[in-house]
Amino acid sequence: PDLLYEETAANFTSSAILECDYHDVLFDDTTLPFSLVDGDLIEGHRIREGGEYSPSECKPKYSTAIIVPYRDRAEELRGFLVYMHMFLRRQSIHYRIFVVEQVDSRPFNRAKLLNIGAAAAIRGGYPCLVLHDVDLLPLRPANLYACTKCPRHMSASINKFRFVLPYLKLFGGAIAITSNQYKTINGMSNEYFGWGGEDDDFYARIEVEELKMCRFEPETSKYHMVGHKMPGNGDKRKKFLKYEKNKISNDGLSTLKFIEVATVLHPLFTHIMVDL
Ligand code: NGS
Repeated sequence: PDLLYEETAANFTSSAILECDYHDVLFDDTTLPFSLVDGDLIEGHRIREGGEYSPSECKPKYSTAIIVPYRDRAEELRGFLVYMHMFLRRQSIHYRIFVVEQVDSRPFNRAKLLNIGAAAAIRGGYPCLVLHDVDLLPLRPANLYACTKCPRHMSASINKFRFVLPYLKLFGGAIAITSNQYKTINGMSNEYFGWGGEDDDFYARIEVEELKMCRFEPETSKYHMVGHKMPGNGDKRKKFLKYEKNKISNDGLSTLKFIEVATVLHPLFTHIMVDL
């Protein structure tokens, strides 16, 4: 895999220790889930408040903000956080989990929540963003949560779709994209309230800016979807329109407006509560 080295990650640990070795991670073909009782997550003393982790035994090459748009799925969120910390710690990367919760009662706006999380992560100096649904769990340790040179569709192979990609340009679920690329495409649209379309819009931005998307091989891109996703609501979904280049600058990160209700650092995640 064509992973992108990010110098920034080096700042998080002392230069006296050796760089982490990713060979074993990238070729780990273990089948998950692994035991959740292993390790010291339960005691919690290695994950810093706000859900940040950095290996202490080696210097991480990769520094990633995992951004999770969220509302009203407490049970799923709990499972996600425990699973993901177990999974990610094994990858010897520096990371932090941001959960962005929509607290108003308008229809859910996944893309705008991702923009809010991305803006916070970029301010925090993260060079790589992983935009991640709360109901998806990665099944292969080799699916490294780091950015590649091209924006990467990570969740190409999901149990719900019998591990087959539903359509070639699908660009939802879990995406790894550098902060610089995210800024280049002005993030995602803020206008998709309700289910569907926002990920297609996101992909159109990638195409307009001529950033090629990529995927790891299907075996590495396996995910388990928890529960069942809401079916698309045909009436409420905003129809995705053919893209025009000028739309990018009029709608996205640069035009993001919202009310930050509170930000709370929990032991396993940073909780950003917003009114859209
Ligand atoms: C498309 C939606 C996408 C969605 C994809 C897969 O039709 O947002 O289905 O959905 N596009 C539009 O609505 C325009 S899924 O089967 O995962 O529920 O991601």
